[in-house]
Amino acid sequence: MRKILIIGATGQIGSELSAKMRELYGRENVVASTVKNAETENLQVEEPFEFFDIRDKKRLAEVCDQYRIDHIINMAALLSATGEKNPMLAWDINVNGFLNVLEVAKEKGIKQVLTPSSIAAFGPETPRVNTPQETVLRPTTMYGVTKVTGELLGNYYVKKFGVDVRGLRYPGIISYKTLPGGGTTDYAVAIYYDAIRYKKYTCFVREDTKLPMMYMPDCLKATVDLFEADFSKLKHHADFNLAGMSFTAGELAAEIKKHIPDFQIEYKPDFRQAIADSWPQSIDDSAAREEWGWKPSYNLATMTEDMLTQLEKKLK
Ligand code: AKB
Repeated sequence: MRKILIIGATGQIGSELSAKMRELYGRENVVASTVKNAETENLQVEEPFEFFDIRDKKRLAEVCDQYRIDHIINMAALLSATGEKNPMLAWDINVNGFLNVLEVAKEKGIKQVLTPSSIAAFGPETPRVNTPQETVLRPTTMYGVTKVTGELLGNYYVKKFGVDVRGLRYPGIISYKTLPGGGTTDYAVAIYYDAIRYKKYTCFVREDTKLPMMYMPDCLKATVDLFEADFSKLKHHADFNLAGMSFTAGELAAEIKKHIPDFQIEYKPDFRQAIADSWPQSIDDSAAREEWGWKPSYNLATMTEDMLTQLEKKLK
């Protein structure tokens, strides 16, 4: 049985991915971990669980030894908006932290490392519609710079050291269990909460802002499918384009209005508008479809119906 370490296991994706992996591979075989800070220290965690900082290579190596880890999933990252406020910290966690994972994987013969990239790897010079797998990678955010660096490092460790590194360029992820924190696509989650709580939302990007997005069940499926994929069939490694759906902030509000007719939205773009404007509107994920059979299930209508149903229950 695989022994899996999930780093960043209390974040938006990490928390749901940990639960999914424990369901699939057995609770005792999935060690969840996060950094100890004001946000995480009082969290109720389910064992096996370890608190450590991804930048502490020694502790990371000890945890791998202690649990005989052979697969590492790295979900620790500072996202785009927070990264712009603290670029050095974003570099330290996203690049130096990830490099620790790669080095420990190389030194200990870890069988697989899975780590996310993002649509933030693209920049204003990238074709914005149906963005190809192979294209210009010149991001203008520190988060994007760290994601491109992570992709290059991942691919380098595959080629140079034979470490099996896999990665996905996640679009904005929409979910109802754990809130996202510090991303540009966070409006696409917050809008649902505010629609239910207050019947109105102030959106920090313009109405015509169109970005690639994905509902959490598809994100989990993509991650597990890539985790399970046959290495010999992969031509790409740390940088798979991944698409679910694309919509503007206005289209999202209109979809919510179908369920909550008196929902009101106003638009007050802030510094995150420039980040959103530097990213693609839609993604060509044919490499993921061909190499490991990726296919999303949700669209804007089915996601909105489920989000509102789930949040109605959660916020009651
Ligand atoms: C962000 O907005 O920073 C993230 C991402 C697209 O990687 N959700």
